[in-house]
Amino acid sequence: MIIVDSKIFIDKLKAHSGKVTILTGAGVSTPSGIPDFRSPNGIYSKYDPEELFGLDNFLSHPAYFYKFAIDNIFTIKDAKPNVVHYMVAKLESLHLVNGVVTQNIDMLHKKAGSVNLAEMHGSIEKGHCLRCGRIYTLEEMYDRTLNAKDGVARCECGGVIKPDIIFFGEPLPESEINKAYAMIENSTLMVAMGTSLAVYPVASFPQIVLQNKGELVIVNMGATQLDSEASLIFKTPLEDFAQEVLSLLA
Ligand code: CNA
Repeated sequence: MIIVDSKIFIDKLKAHSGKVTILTGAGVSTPSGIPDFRSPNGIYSKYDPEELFGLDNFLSHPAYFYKFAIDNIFTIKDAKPNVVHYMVAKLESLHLVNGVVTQNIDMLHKKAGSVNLAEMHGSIEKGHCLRCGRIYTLEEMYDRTLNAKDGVARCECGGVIKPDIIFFGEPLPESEINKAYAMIENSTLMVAMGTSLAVYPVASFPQIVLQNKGELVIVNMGATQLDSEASLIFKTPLEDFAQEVLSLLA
């Protein structure tokens, strides 16, 4: 394992002259108060993933998901981007990176100003009625859940509203897949941040860059299955790392 300082990170970005894709996961948003899945205190330490995010479970008993969502997902409406999201947006505006592929559903990259952004697992920004297709905002889904007798957000027509996030068993959004591949195929470096690289197919994206003779840099507290493939690894809190990178760029 190679542990290095942030100056070497910036040199690495410059060496790849903007042909860089950043891949992010839940760890970039923990400094905004949103828990991740697989850290020791993450959501999976308390809940069963398949029960929460399995599509069949949602369709057969949506109240289970909505009970969780009230305290753990809809709270994202009040979350603010942190220094990591701002660093990612700044690197794009300086043309050091060409874009961001995220597994997060929390809208925080967009709020921080990232433009070329692929949201692989959808976004909590909106939802839609499974019966008539009517679209609802996050605030509307939240209000309808709070006001529902059975705790399930429902449409005017009575249909169940499903947030536009990807559940297990659903295909990834085609528009986001296309954006991600356009970035990745044009990249000689991938920087994976705040992701355990455990969820496929996104976890295979670094492999594409590596197979094209590119490089991988990892910034993550926990171990990932690709640590041994990385040219550089930063095992530091992302918020400290981002702060240092931003001050070096100033
Ligand atoms: P994960 O499997 O929970 O991994 C997160 C990784 O981030 C872990 O390896 C941690 O060690 C690391 N980490 C956490 N905080 C920090 C920090 N401050 N500094 C450095 N490293 C840190 O999450 P992944 O994103 O890899 O898994 C993909 C899932 C998580 C996707 O389906 C997401 O939709 C889902 N998710 C998203 C959010 C969100 O939108 N903010 C929150 C929770 C889960």
